[in-house]
Amino acid sequence: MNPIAEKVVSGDIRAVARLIRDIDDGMPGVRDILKELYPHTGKAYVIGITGAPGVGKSTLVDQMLCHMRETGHTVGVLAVDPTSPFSGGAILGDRVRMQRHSLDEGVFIRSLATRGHFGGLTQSTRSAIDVLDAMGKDVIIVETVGVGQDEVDVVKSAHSTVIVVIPGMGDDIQAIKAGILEIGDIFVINKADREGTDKTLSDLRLMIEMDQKKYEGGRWKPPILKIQAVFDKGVTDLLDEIEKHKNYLLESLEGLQFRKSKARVREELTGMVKQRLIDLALEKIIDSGAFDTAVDAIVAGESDPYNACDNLVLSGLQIS
Ligand SMILES: Nc1nc2c(ncn2[C@@H]2O[C@H](COP(=O)(O)OP(=O)(O)OP(=O)(O)O)[C@@H](O)[C@H]2O)c(=O)[nH]1
Ligand SMILES: [Mg+2]
Repeated sequence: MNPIAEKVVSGDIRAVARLIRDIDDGMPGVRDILKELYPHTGKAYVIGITGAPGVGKSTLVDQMLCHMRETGHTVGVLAVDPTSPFSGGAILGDRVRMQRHSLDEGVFIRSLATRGHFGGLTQSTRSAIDVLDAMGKDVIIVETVGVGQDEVDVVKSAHSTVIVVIPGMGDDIQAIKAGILEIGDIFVINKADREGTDKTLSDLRLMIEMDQKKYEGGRWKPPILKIQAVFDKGVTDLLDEIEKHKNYLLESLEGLQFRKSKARVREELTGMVKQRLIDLALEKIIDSGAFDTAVDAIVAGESDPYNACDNLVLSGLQIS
C-alpha cells in the first residue's frame, strides 16, 4: 500500500491534512492515493449543512460537535467556501468558531477553497470526504455556503442535507424554492431568538406542503426546526432528526449505500471523466509548441482566436 494511504487509514492527522491540502491544490499525485483509499470508504455518515452567508452554520456545527463528542462519535468537518477570494475570510471565521475542538483528537476540521480548477469543487469535496471516511471518522459534516449550483452539487454527496435559514429572509425563501428545496432533508430556522421566526416557519411549511405527492407512500417529509445555535437551543433536536432521517434511509430501498447507488456512481464518474479529459487535453494542447505559436500569430494579427482554437483542439486531440 502507498505509504501516505497507509498513514491516512491509520488515522495519521498530519498525513490527512496534507492530502486534503493537495486535493484542494489539485495536485496530480493525489489520484493514486485516492485509488487506494477508496476500498476503505463508505462507512461514515455524511451530513451537509448549507445556507446563505452568516446564517450561523459554523456556530451550529460547533454545537453539534459538542453533542456528538458527548455521545462518543468521531467527526470530520469540511468547510467549503468557493466564494472567498483566498482561503482566509469566512473560512478563517469558521475555524475560529470551532476552535474549542482543535485539541480534541476525535474532531478533525479542514477547509476547502478550491478555485481556478474547472469543475473541481464538487470533485475535491467528494475526495476530501473519502479521505475523512477512510481515516475512520464516524460522521462527516460538510458546511457550504448555499448559493449556486456548485454548492447544490456538493451537498448531493451527503446522506442528510440540512438547509439553514434565518427569520425574515422573505424573498430569499423564494430563492431557496428554486433549487435548494429539493435537496433539503431537514430545514433549520436559526436565530429563532429573532423576530419573524413564526412567519418564516409558516412560509417554509407552505412551500414544503405544496408538494404533497412527493411524500406519499411514507417518503421522507422534511421537518422544520427552530434553533438558536449560539445559545445551544434546539441543537439536540436537530441531531434527533438527523438520526431519524438516517433510519429512514436505512429502511428505505436505497439504504445507506445510496452514496454508492448507480445514479450517484454515474454522476460521480461523469464528473471525474470530464475533469480528467479537461486536464489531459489542456496539458497536451497548452504545453505544445503549437499553442505558443498560435498566441504569437494572434498577437501579430495573422490569426484569430476562433480559428486558432479550432486548430489547436482538433489537431491536439488528433480529430480531423
Ligand atoms: N442572534 C443569534 N445569532 C446567532 C445565532 N447563531 C449564530 N449567530 C451569530 O451569527 C453570526 C454568524 O455566524 P456563523 O456561524 O459564522 O455563520 P455562517 O453561516 O457559518 O457564516 P459563513 O460561514 O460566513 O457563511 C455570528 O455572529 C453568530 O454568533 C443565533 O441563534 N441567534
Ligand atoms: Mg461558516
